[in-house]
Amino acid sequence: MENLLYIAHNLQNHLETLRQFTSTPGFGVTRLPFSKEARQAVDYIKDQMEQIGLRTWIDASGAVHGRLDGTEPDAPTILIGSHYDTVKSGGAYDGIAGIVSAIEVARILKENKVQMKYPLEIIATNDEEGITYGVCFLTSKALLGRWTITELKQLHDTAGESIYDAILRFGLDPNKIEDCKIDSLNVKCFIEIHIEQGPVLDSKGIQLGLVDCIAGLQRYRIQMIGKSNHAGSTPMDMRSDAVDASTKVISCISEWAKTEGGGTVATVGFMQVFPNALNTISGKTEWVLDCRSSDEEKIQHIVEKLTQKLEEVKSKTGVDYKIEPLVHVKPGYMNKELLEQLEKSCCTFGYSYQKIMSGATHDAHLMSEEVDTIMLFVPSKDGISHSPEESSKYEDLARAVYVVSDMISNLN
Ligand code: HGY
Ligand code: MN
Ligand code: MN
Repeated sequence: MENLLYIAHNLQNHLETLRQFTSTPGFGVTRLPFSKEARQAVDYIKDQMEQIGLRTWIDASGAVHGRLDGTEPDAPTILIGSHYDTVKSGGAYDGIAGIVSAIEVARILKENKVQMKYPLEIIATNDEEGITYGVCFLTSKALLGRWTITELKQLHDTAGESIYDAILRFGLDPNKIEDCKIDSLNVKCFIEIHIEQGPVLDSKGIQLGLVDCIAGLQRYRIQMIGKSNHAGSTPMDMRSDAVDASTKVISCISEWAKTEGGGTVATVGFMQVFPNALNTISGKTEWVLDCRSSDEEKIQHIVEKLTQKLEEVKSKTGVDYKIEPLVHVKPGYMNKELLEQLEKSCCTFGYSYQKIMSGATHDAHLMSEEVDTIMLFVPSKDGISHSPEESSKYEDLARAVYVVSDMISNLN
């Protein structure tokens, strides 16, 4: 196998090129689905795949596929990938590091002339984050055949463009979204290399994290409907202030999560105020509750408390509410046999590793509902992610490339 530094150097070149494809230069990486920056990343990824001899195509979800045929064309496919979209002012590693690592895995297998029985297919997925349209896993949902054309037309960004129209604008055909569906029975496994996005590995000096469980995730969009009015001339007992009512509810959420414990987390990261004028009492707010736990019941408790609190605030303030479920993914469990294989490969190279739960969700989370799936983490410096300060070591990513290449070679 090539020496580690050769792979680390390739990864550095990829990531230093890709991090430039951002709409917020100087303020982290922002690469939203179907944006100019997404187009630059798609073109780069496709070109790199073709340079190592993969057959490439782009599917209707905007995902880039690169395929290396095996010796048995009908053998089930090994899928490996992650996402090329980012959050706003995010880091240069979340998602994209898994794609370039997959490209380096394919390079190693090719350059070492590993005769692969199983075809290997890299998938650079689109809109895993879900911050533009409110629904995450755009590509992985398409791979599992879970989109309808109607839904693509109904979901839109804050400027009013639907996913359907964005796909058209990107030069793809949204009417072919159902063609993205994979035959889950003909998939050997789905593998995702990803940064930990948490403090565990870095704080303990451990090189690799073998994910055994991904926390369940539920997201709800809440609208609170009051009455816009003049901030100065409206007496306090005649107000129906949507922001005031929202704060009465949102300020309880952290305590609810702490009370549930067991790693349960909850936050409101997105909030819009209407009309959002400094001298006007707000008539409406729209915010999203993001709640996660490896124990679904704990999330349910929080959702029940939310509904009770909204009712209580409505009776006191007259501010009404609407709750709309956006995302509901149960806790995802990784494939035990593949984890054992991965563990063996870590031992082959003498890399330190530990089993780890993922608090963040990933394409692997949804894929694990239908195919044997594993995830391999590399440490995040100081556990920081979704931030311009996000960083990981290229050598750690190279170790993940080695381990996955070795595991895949042994799957033969
Ligand atoms: O939200 C998440 O956990 C991931 O970053 N999409
Ligand atoms: Mn992310
Ligand atoms: Mn990610």
